Amino acid sequence: MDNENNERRERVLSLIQPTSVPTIGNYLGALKNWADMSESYDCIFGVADLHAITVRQDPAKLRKQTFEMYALLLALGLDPEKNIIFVQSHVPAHSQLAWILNCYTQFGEAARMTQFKDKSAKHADNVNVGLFSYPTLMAADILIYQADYVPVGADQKQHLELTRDIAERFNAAYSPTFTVPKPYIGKAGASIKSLQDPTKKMSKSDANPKASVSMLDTPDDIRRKFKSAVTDSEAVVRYAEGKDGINNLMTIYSCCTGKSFEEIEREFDGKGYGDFKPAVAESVIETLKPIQDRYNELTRDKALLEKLAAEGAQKAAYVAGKTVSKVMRKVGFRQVNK
Ligand code: ATP
Ligand code: LTN
Repeated sequence: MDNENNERRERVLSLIQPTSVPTIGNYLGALKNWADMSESYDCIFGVADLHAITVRQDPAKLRKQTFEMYALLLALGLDPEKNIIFVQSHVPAHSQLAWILNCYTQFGEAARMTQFKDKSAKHADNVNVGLFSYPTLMAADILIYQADYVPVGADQKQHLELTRDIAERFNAAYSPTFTVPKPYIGKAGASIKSLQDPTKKMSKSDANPKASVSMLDTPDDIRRKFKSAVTDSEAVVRYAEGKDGINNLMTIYSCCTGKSFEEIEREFDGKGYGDFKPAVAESVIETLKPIQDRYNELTRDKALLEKLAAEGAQKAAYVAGKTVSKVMRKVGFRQVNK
């Protein structure tokens, strides 16, 4: 992973849960930044299947979705030769470090996480301990690779702050062990909202299919979903407080076309939502098309994807193993006497 001069390039790491096909929220908030960063950084990207089981999953579906998510990461244009692309459960060291970090995280800190509160309310029949310790596993994912930057959507900021606190605490208790990671939260698409309730974030596990646009939706689906997107009665395309639906559509359009909000307001001056909504849909269709084409090609070669995932796991395990050995030594575990 080091370059020819043996200088370490800054390292970027992020994971995504294989809970469903990712939405344009996941894409604009996180995955797009992964693809943009993959050229200039040393990158490690993964499919967070361990995190996915904090909510009940159908095993066959989880297996399928993990495979599809892996293919989709490659379809973004991430190069498995230059970067490490792997499946989290293939690298057992994540779970090992997560246990240790649990013992360096206070109950009160984990209880403050808003995602825990939201997900416990949503899945009141299954508030499991894994859901509670979700952020320490996420901290392990990050710290085990000594990541400098973590590109995520705004909803993950609190988890990253906790990760930084855990890293600093451990480093202070022993000696510098972990790189303290910085969040990389792109401004524009950091929080894409639901098309049906623009006060809520777009989520891939939303039960209402009209609320989100998946990265693999057909052009017709995309047109239909934007047509039924919730807006307001003002019928003016402008970014303003209280216009959550239009603000969200403007954000999506801006991310897909590169146009600023002022340019968009000028473009649709004197026009209504009947012109604006189809334009947003077309910009999304065009953005997703090359990814969908590559995805369809990649999923035809199952053996290749399996081989790449195995290689990714091997490379990831090598880097992760070095950190875990160091941590185990520092906390006072005896080594196996061979
Ligand atoms: P789930 O609904 O299963 O909880 P999710 O849609 O929230 O899933 P994750 O796998 O938890 O997706 O997140 C993957 C990445 O996408 C994370 O970096 C997260 O911050 C980002 N992300 C998720 N939702 C949005 C959104 N609405 N806008 C911007 N970024 C998002
Ligand atoms: N919790 C994240 C997914 C995730 C992650 C990570 C993101 C798991 N491990 C490590 C960044 C770094 C989410 O997006 N909901």
